[in-house]
Amino acid sequence: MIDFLYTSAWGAFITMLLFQIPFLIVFFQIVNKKAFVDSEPGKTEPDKYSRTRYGWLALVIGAFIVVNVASVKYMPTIIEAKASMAQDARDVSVIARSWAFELNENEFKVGETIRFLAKSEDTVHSFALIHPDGSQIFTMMLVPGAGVESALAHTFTEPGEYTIRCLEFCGAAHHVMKSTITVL
Ligand SMILES: [Cu+2]
Repeated sequence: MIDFLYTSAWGAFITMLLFQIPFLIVFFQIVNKKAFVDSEPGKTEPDKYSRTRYGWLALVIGAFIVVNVASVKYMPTIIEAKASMAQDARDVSVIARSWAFELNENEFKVGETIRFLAKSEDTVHSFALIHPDGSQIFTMMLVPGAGVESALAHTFTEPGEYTIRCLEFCGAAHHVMKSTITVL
């Protein structure tokens, strides 16, 4: 059960819902009380409107669920998390320390799925992979002493020079903490 919550997209979605449900219950209770118990100052007859209200409510909840369920698999983090469990991924180890990255490999081929296993040796850093066009592909936080490496995988579909940057402020030379990856 715990594995399911941690490792699958649906687990993440269910966890999010569990955190939201208490707030939703309180919210709807307040709405309900406002509408049906305390009808001041409009003095409208609540019965007349209840059908429309519940109809709307059902529509909104329905739309919320449909949109969330339909979009969950397109979330970048979910896509990367799935890729990081891919069987055919090649593992590359990354050590982050103030203020440099040490990769055991930094030349890959187009089409390769690389699983980056990264850890920090001193303070909190991050490992951000940046596309040659400047857009960020992902970032993951590296906490020293975490015990396990942070892992994310990416399938390189375009050749070029990719940049790795630290996106967690980690001291005086944080801005120069970067490295490059070449994809052929
Ligand atoms: Cu930094």
